[in-house]
Amino acid sequence: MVSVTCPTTPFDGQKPGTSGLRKAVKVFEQPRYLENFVQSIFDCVDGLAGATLVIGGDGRYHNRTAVQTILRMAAANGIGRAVVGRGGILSTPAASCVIRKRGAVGGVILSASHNPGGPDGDFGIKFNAANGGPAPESMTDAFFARSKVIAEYRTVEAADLDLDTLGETALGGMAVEVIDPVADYAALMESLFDMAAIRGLFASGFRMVFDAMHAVTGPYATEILERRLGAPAGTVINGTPLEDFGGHHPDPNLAHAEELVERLFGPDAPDFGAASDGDGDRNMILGRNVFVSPSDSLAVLAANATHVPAFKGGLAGVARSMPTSRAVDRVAAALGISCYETPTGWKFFGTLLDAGRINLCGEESFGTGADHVREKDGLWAVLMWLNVLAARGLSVAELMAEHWGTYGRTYYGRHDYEAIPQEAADALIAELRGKLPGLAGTDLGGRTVAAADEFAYTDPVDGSRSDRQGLRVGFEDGSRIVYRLSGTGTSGATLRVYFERYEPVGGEHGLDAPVALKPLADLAAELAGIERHTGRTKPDVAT
Ligand code: VG1
Ligand code: CO
Repeated sequence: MVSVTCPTTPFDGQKPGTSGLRKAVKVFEQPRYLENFVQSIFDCVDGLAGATLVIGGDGRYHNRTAVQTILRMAAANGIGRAVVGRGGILSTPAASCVIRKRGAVGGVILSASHNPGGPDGDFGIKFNAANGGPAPESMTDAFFARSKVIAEYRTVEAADLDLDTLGETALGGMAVEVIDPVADYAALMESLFDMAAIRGLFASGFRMVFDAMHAVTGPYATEILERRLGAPAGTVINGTPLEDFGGHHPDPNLAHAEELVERLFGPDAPDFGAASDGDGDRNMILGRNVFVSPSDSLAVLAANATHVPAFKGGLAGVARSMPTSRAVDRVAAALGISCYETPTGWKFFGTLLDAGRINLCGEESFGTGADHVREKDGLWAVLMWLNVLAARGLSVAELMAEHWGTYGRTYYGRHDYEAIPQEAADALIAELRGKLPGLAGTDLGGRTVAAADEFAYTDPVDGSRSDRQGLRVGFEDGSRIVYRLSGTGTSGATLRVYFERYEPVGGEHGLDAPVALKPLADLAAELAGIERHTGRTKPDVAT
């Protein structure tokens, strides 16, 4: 097999964001664009020679082409063995699982997650390290630096491989092993949960709908929920992965998972509803007529963790991203365990998980996970909920009422303003940053500001520092507003505004979240001058 070195010149802007490099498919389809970034990764990762590399993606448009390109480049770069999911498919948590199980040097995951797919949608690529987790900033900074000076990439001249048949073939000196994308992951799930209890729950007539949103979790959910746990056929809806996710946003939230929300809030609603995103790492949890905010979900799972076999010895500690509500902090305080506050993005949980300081963590953006892999894990969160419901014998609504009755309720919401001009977003943030030092002690809309600052993080394990991770304004009554710019969008800038309001035990727990949060939302828009800077009078997405 002929190995070739191809000359290339750098592309601008190959800077990984919150979770890898995400761009429009059209950008990735440019000749050499993917090759440049992949070679930049290979040039920076130590220990590739002879090692195992995991490759897979969420199956969106361009996934198959990209996998073939990466395989040829991996062979030319001296990788010993490539482990690929059949059809080029691996959910993000399954990829993390396989990297760990196979002792791989890392993995290349192809996904733009919750971003729409198809020829006019988005594509993405990220590298996960040997611990199974997203490359830390020190690595992604190195990839970016390399991409700016890259002059050549290596590949082999070979035809496309058959990725649809399980088994092993050779590509030059590299072994290529096509694996069942579900098997390792399903086995891991069985080792963590009380499968018999969940099976019993379904056998008792408990009804569930899982919306795979035509994305990668369809085959995983069908195997685990319907085949192994005995949920009736049809429990999984939209279970066939499509390259364009059926034209929808594969984003499991109240705005985008409409069909599921209608079922759970409609007549004869099932007991439990859940959904996951494009690459299977996000989750949304619903009960009959109840939506569980992701921040609350994390808190409830922390409070009930010991009912699940994997955590029967108790939790070591928990963590949440900064904009995630402080509901879990209250549980951690009651349990007497540490609670860490990290910047947005799963990569920041890695060191804490590796060091054993935490074993449960989450983000407000429908991400929940634990120490079984190093990614957030949508289906894991669903199984964790099912295990807790089975063990406790309560409905979702009863469990939430109990939780709020014990810890108080934290109302939570987020407004996204998408595709605003980058300059307008930067000006808004710069102006607000300037205002923060003068805010403490002042009265805003009847609330007194307790503290206002820009979040910076020093990793307690490796000491690495991350500045400018969001602006936050906290009030004396326990409410809070947070502002930050998205690091996953692909057109212009996306402004995210997060609100929370705390109602203590005995307070008003029965309001609809948007109603409870309206005054804070209005205040947030005014304080940042959102309309003045962007011309927008309302958000594109409210979750
Ligand atoms: C968003 C979320 C963040 C999440 C990230 C990746 O990032 O806010 O919490 O970790 O997406 O999720 P941003 O920078 O756009 O706010 V996934 O499921 O898209 O990999
Ligand atoms: Co995702």
